[in-house]
Amino acid sequence: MDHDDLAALTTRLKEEATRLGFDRVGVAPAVVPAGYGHYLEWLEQGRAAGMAYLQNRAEARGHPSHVLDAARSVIVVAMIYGRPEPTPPGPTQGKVARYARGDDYHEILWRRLDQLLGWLKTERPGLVGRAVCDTAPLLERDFARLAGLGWIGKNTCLIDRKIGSFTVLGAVLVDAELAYDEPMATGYCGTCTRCLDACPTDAFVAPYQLDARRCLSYWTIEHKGAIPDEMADRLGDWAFGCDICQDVCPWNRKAPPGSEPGLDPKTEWINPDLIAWLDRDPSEFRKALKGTALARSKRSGLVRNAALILGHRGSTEAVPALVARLTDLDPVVRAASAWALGRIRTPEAIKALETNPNDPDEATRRTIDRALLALENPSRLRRGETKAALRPPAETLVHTESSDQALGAAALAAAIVPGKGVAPGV
Ligand code: B12
Ligand code: SF4
Ligand code: SF4
Repeated sequence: MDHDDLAALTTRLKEEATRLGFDRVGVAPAVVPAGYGHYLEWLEQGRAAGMAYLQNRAEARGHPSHVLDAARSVIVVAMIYGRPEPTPPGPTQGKVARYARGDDYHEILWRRLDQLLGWLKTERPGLVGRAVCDTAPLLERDFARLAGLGWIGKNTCLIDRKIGSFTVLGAVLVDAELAYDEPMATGYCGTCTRCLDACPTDAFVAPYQLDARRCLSYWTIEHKGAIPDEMADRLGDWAFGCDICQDVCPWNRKAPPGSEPGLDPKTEWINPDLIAWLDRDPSEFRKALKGTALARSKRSGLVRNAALILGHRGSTEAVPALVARLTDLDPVVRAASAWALGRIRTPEAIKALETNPNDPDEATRRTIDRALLALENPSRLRRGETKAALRPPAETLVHTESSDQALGAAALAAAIVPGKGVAPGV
């Protein structure tokens, strides 16, 4: 194919992507991503926390050919999930990150990307390709930048000047050459540091560098098991994910809402009532999570998060529901409920802890012990509630022999940084 034909095919490909509902599309050559070195350093520093899949497939992220053998081009798309924000949550409600309030974006993108690939195959018979979204070992934000879709902001999100950063990304890798877009060479963060300043857990080690060991999105979504006290006390309203470093970004202020109906927020995930989460029948809850991005946390993670938020708020209304969860089949839920009751400390909460000293799970027993001990010495409870108190050794909510939970404490303890970096002017 000569250059003009390639350009014409690429133009029609982009029109097709737009027709399929993508808000941005660009094409990059399949090369070693520019951020790969940063990625390896990031892993080396332990900043991937417990996300073993990032470690295990680190080499594969070094080149798209590990995702598709003969990859020559990477077609990158972005879809807006941003919608107008609802009113702030009420006293017993929590927040779900915006991207997860509708149907699971993976399903939506995979389907559309497959359609895009199908279209391209009819144009170029014999072409080989693979549609990916999130789960393949591809540094998606790097390729999005290379395909001209935006710049990587200091909050590490991919930002477009018109549509902002409330977008999800996906890609189609193909074995054919296409006409490539100009990479985004400039960033438009300037001297702004809003995201770095607003993060409730100081998760940014420096601009463009996020330590997942301190990120609420990591703890509430990815981490299984107990959440360390220091993080549990900083969840704020976040029952799943966290949007703070994007909510404060000036580039999101005038960003248009997306138009994909599948990503429209569903009532049950807008400011969900956390007590209702605690009370919800487990199998019915699991059913409700099917087809949503929230399924990643499972019921276990979501009810854990709900209990911790209510406990930190000192929500007396939540006591009956938390007491009921002290006999939950899931030890993670029992431990979080015990922690919450220890924070709330009404006579009913204390009585429930005192009458449940023999939990079969050692971790839960220890949480109850700690809560009761703290009643005798309340200053212990308050320890670690200020930002400055994020220091090793991290006292975990529960201690078990499980490597996952042990990792929680170790990861947080290792994540201590002397302070935020200074934002350079871009
Ligand atoms: C692991 C992961 C996470 C982890 C780690 C996040 C992170 N910043 O790395 C956790 C669980 C915390 C997370 C959180 C979120 N995630 Co996430 N996540 C991923 C995943 C699977 C891999 C990302 C990765 O490789 N991180 C490794 C680090 C090193 O990459 P990085 O921080 O982006 O760093 C790059 C650059 O910043 C640069 N760099 C790094 N260090 C330095 C240093 C200097 C000096 C410079 C100049 C550059 C530089 O090079 C790096 C390599 O590309 C991608 C999907 C994918 N396959 O890519 C989705 C993805 C990045 N996540 C996404 C989303 C939506 C989120 C959340 C918004 C969800 C939420 N609301 O809770 C938050 C956002 C938090 C944030 N500020 O990043 C979207 C982002 C879309 C966008 N517009 O940017 C993606 C692309 C998924 C998708 N398909 O849409 N996520
Ligand atoms: S998602 Fe939340 S906790 Fe994570 S870096 Fe952004 S503001 Fe901080
Ligand atoms: S808040 Fe400011 S520094 Fe952070 S990503 Fe947005 S523009 Fe960049």
